[in-house]
Amino acid sequence: MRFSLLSQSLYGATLVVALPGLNRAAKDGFVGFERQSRIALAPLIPISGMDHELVPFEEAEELFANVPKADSDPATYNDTASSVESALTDEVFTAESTEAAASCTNPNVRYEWDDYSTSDRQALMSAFKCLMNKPPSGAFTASKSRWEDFARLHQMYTPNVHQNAKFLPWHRYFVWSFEQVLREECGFNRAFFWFDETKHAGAFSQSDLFSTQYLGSLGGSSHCVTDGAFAGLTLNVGPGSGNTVHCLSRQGDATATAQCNTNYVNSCLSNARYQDFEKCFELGPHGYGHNGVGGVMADVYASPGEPFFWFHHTFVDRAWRIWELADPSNRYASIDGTDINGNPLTLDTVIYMGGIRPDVTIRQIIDTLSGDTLCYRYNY
Ligand SMILES: [Cu+2]
Repeated sequence: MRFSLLSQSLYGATLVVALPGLNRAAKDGFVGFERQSRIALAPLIPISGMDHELVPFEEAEELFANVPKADSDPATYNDTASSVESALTDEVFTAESTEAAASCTNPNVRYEWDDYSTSDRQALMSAFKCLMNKPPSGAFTASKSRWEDFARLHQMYTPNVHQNAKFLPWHRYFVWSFEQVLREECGFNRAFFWFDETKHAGAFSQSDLFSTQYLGSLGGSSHCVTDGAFAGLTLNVGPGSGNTVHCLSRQGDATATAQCNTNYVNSCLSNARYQDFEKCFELGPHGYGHNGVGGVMADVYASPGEPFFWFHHTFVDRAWRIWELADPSNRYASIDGTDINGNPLTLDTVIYMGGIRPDVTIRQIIDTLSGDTLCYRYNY
């Protein structure tokens, strides 16, 4: 209830849609709003010209046909499941292991949405709302909430960390930094999460993630989100590299999310060199997941304003991890590809996080279980 109308108005959102619950409450005398509240949504601004560049699967197969391939079969790639029970688990998060420690004996497990308990799901929605209702740090132009600080940080670094090899390490550390802020500033104390897009390729809208209980529905026309936990959310960072008040919008496209399929993912995973895996995944399943949800999510610059961003980027990060695990002695020991200026990436290349978290080198985050900064894995 805290996030409903009152807190929405804090950051200028104005919701409404029919609010049956509200009317009922009003009748019972608990809420003093007008019976048929009509509060306008922030403007719907179509995202065009700033969406993700894409390479369809057939083209990717040609593009990467002659690059070195792995000996192992990507269909067998998985996170190491040895010590982790696969059942639903509440509160498996261990605070100890997020501390930068020299070892990582008790890693945090990121659970796939379908394996994530109802209580964890609800706690997560509340924690997201908490960040949306927290004031911005003040360090990020245009941001009107702590939540939007991340959209602004991402917007600032966009050219630096997209369409070059920095894409994966930067986003790994970005998601991790967001996780730490969610825990430290909003008391989130559950396991983290990811969304297996290969299970939902071509049918994202049918996952209960996109239901009124959670992120709201994923319709096919361009629309402001008016249901779910984030109905009426107003964004101030973006679209693109500018900043204009706009609503959280979506425009689901099943033909785009259809490209987030296992064949495409496995085809990327079969590339032996990091730079080929990275490029394939960024312009393939990653780009299609963004554009397939559409609206704010399609925006290369400001998409972290959309709550689904974090589900998508854990999916992307998990793909990198299972690619690494296929040949850990080599894939943790080196990196290749180049940054935006054409300089080769090395383990000493620095990943900047705009002061939200200390800058790190790729060496510190290349292995999510190293215990140097990171200590997490995925449930499969
Ligand atoms: Cu990004």
